[in-house]
Amino acid sequence: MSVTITVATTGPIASKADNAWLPTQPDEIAEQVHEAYKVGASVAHVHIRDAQDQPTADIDIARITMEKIAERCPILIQLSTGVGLSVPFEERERLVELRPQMATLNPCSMSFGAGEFRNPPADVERLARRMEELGVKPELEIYDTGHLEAALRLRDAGVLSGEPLQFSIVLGIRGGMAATATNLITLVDRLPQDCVWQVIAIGRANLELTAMGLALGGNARAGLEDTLYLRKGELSQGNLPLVQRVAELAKALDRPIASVEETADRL
Ligand code: KMH
Ligand code: ZN
Repeated sequence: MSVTITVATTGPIASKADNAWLPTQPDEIAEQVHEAYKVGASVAHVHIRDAQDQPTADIDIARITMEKIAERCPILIQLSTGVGLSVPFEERERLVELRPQMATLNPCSMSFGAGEFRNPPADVERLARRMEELGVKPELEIYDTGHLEAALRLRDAGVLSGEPLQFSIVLGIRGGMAATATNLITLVDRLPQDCVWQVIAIGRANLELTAMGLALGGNARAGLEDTLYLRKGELSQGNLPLVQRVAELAKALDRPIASVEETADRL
């Protein structure tokens, strides 16, 4: 089965002080998405920043960023509704009104590094229902085993009807599952039949656990949101080297890379 590669260019946490190649403004993000598209990414996971480079759910910045990406390439856009720890849920959820092809849905609240990631059950359900109404495909972000159960409860309640369900297994966030092979396999074993899934491996274990996800038949995500480094001590000079590496890994494992059309058809 071909591999959908998602590029996660920016995220909510890192700054240009951490990695000068981190794209934060709409043109910078669109440029690096386009580079990733050219080497095989078919989905762009998009976080936006304000003029001071802080995470924001500003609808105009999001719209401009989506337009700048679409001007350059037909990659599928997955807006983050996680946005950033400091942004209230009521602002985050409005982003889906822009009707991106996909958006993330984080099913549970949790500690997140030194902060708190608030996803109260009633708010999550409201957002899930709105995504369903708008035809925005959710990517369910699973940071712990209980998050998967919460997502499956939404499905059982008829709130998530679009098959196949799409999951990210997030490993290595402080407050969520540790980045271990055992945790990955435990979660993969519990996924529903015929779903679409990828690994999001944060930090040092990014390469190994992304490779494991590919070997187990999953999709892959790459980019500076998940790791700023190509290897210990070597910053990645933008998103391209990370995406290229994952594309090469997939090919080495005899997994062809999905085009935008293939990814869209599968969903
Ligand atoms: N930053 C990742 C750990 C989201 O954007 O909604 C999780 C993520 C969530 O990508
Ligand atoms: Zn994100």
